[in-house]
Amino acid sequence: MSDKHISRRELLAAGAALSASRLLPFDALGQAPRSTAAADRARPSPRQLAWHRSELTMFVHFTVNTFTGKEWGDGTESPAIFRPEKLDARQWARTARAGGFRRMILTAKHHDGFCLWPTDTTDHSVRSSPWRDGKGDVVREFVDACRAEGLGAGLYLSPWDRHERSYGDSPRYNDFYVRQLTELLTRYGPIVETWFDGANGEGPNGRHQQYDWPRIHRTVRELQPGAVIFSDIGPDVRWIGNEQGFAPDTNWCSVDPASVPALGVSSPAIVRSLQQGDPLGTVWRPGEADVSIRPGWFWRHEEDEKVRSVGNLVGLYFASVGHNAGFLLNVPPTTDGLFHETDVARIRQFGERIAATFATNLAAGSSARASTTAARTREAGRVTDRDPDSFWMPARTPTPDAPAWIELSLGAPAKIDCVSLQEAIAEGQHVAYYRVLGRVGGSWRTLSWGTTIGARKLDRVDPVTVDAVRLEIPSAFSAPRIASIGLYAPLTDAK
Ligand code: FUL
Repeated sequence: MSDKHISRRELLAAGAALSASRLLPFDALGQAPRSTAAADRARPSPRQLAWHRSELTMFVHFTVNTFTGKEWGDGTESPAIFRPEKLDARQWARTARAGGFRRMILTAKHHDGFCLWPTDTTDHSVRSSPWRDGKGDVVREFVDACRAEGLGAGLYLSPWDRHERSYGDSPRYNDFYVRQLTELLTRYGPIVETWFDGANGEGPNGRHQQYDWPRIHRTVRELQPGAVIFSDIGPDVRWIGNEQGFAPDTNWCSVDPASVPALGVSSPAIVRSLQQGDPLGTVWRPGEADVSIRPGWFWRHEEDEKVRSVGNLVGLYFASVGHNAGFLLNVPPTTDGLFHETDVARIRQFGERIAATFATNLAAGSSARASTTAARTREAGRVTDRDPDSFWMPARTPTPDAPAWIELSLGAPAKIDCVSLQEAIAEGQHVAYYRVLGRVGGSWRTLSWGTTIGARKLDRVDPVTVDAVRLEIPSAFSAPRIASIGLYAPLTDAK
């Protein structure tokens, strides 16, 4: 989204610098990070916590572009071209559910300005289209389908509007935009996420618009207090700094609001702050990694052979959800108004693969012991009790000289190739560096190591047979709270 503000070359340079500089857990003198009082650390709001627990959200890009083959419509498209004769939002929602997605977000309006609901703010909407004789409402069918399939419904309302004449005439367009937002947030029941992209180009009169973000955010808070607000820079969910669907290894949910200014994404330094977050950041703003299942955001026949493979999607899951971010995967409906059969099959197989991978936690039933325990309610066994809010907590903030550790004895040797770690993020994010060791034939071997954990860290390891596993934490910003440790068998070995 931000390639409108900074060039792709700059973005790539920022990405390269990032991978070269991986935020180190110790400073040049080998000191652990400054520990901070647990009470001072940023924590999620209930709406953010619910967002974290959803993990997977499906994006649905659909508008006149679907019929013109463009990525960005210019606002001159005739509503007459919008004719999705077989539109069935239930098919979208069923697909999402089968893939393990818990939320869906629809482009109620993209940059071309065409509204998928019968708005009272403009004629440029489904009401002027031949679809369902001008009586249709895609947003209504979408939210109804989400509810029928038990999914949360979210909406994307592009601030950039290349059709609306008041765009660029700032106060007038802000009124228009807030009226549109109000319709969407009052007519369709509970909305779980509002998605504001960062594009801010010229309108039909050649002028740029100053968006009134405080008013826009206030409108969401007043009308849908349970909805998280996504934009490049938050305030509830931040962009992860790329549109390739992955988060970096080091990913803090907290950010420093000063390094991510309200003005949006304007430099590689800001992109970098979005990618990694900031361990000492005062506000909780987790990252969301968006990407399309096809090369484009909108459906095109020419891309029917270019749908991501199941292996690629699973890799993105590990690199987004498994790197402490949300995964927002776009699946664009065709001109019929249905997901293409190839996309449907990929999503189903993706869901099956993820479900099979995590079906059996080989750590369940293990016996646990730890370096220290802060209290009886924080004992080691909490990491396998399946309650995301209960956790093991050592008595002190660990240091490289006195790491905190927790050890799980499996009872019998088991072959694993995946380790899942989770912090109890309702209490904030604390771990800055960890190591996972496995006992192989009586001796300990490092299986994986990393920096942040957060909501979830997934490490693939070379297949290995272990009879005990130890998580060692030499560096954290205060005493860590470990909610869960999961150990999983290679799929071919799973039952
Ligand atoms: C960007 C838009 O310009 C793209 O078309 C797409 O909607 C993407 C998710 O966000 O800002």
